Amino acid sequence: MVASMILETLIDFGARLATPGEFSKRAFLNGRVDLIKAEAVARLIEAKSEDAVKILAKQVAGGLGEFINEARDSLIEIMAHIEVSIDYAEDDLPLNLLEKIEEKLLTLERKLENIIEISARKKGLISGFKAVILGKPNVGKSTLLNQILSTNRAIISTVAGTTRDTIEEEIRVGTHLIKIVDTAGIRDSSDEVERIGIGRSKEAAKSADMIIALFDASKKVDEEDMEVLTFLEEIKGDKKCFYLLNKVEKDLKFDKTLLPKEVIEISATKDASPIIRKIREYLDTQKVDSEIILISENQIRRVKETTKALKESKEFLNEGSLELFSFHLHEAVDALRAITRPYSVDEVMDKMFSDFCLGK
Ligand SMILES: Nc1nc2c(ncn2[C@@H]2O[C@H](COP(=O)(O)OP(=O)(O)OP(=O)(O)O)[C@@H](O)[C@H]2O)c(=O)[nH]1
Ligand SMILES: [Mg+2]
Repeated sequence: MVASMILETLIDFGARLATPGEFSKRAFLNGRVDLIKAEAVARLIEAKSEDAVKILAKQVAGGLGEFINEARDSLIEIMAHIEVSIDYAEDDLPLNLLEKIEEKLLTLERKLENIIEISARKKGLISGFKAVILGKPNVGKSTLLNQILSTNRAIISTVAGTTRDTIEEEIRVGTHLIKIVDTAGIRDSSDEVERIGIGRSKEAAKSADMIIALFDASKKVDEEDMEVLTFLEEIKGDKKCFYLLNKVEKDLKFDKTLLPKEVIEISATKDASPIIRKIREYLDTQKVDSEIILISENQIRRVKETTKALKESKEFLNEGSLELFSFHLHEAVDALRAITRPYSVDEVMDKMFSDFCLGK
């Protein structure tokens, strides 16, 4: 109450409230922080897990900024060499200069590609890993979701084909954030709406970081289970797959040999802790081992633009067309610059800083 009375009095005397992101925007405009730090602060405020806080705090500390600036400096140095060389006759070029430049560019390109790959793998540490519950109808997917969330979020029934749409919820597991998705049971259906739902289930599974594949222990394996297993093989790639046998308090009829040895047995109506524990153990191993990670779409896009420009530039270097080589290097430098201090800031800034909480 006292605080708001003081505030009102100040406003009466002509003060105004800060607009969203105003302090960070000013810090950026005054050159106190670069865009990387400003973006990290924006995200830090909204971080939903300890993992996210750790990564973003590192980002504020500046590892990525240093790396980008060093990369830019080394490209500018190469450009300077080339500008001088353009005036020389080809025979007068310092020995091995072009080979050395090519080697430098290749090293940088590899580093950038490596950062993109690590960032894609670790994305879930900030925004939450996506875990999709998959299985044929009636195996207990929605029951498991509700048990994990400890709520009655999804409708459960003995009717096969109860869940029609995907249901997504966020939960924290240890220090991690996960987005857990319940899906429509996979089967051949003639029902139009159910078919759309099954399509969505498959799309969700394809974009998942983790898959929780559920099978009913109390039923014999049938074609629908086999369809789920085949689909999993198709899309698995480097996703983490947990195989679960549900309803294990009933007599076992399912042929366990079809599933991997490390199958997790549960009774979703009673207890989801075995799978929660496994997810936690798995995510605990997904630590941030790199100081440098890209945290926004903008950063990823710019780094990709940089590697593309570097690749293109090398072709011209090999041909000896130094002007064109230099042109592409300029593009690479501009793309890197856009990560820390873009030339045209208005568009980026308005979008970014308005996402902030008031003031900050
Ligand atoms: N005995 C027993 N029954 C269970 C268990 N888990 C789920 N069920 C029952 O199995 C039936 C189907 O459960 P749901 O959670 O609706 O199954 P679902 O996989 O979501 O089904 P769809 O949405 O149709 O794909 C319900 O009657 C649940 O009560 C369990 O661990 N033990
Ligand atoms: Mg369901």
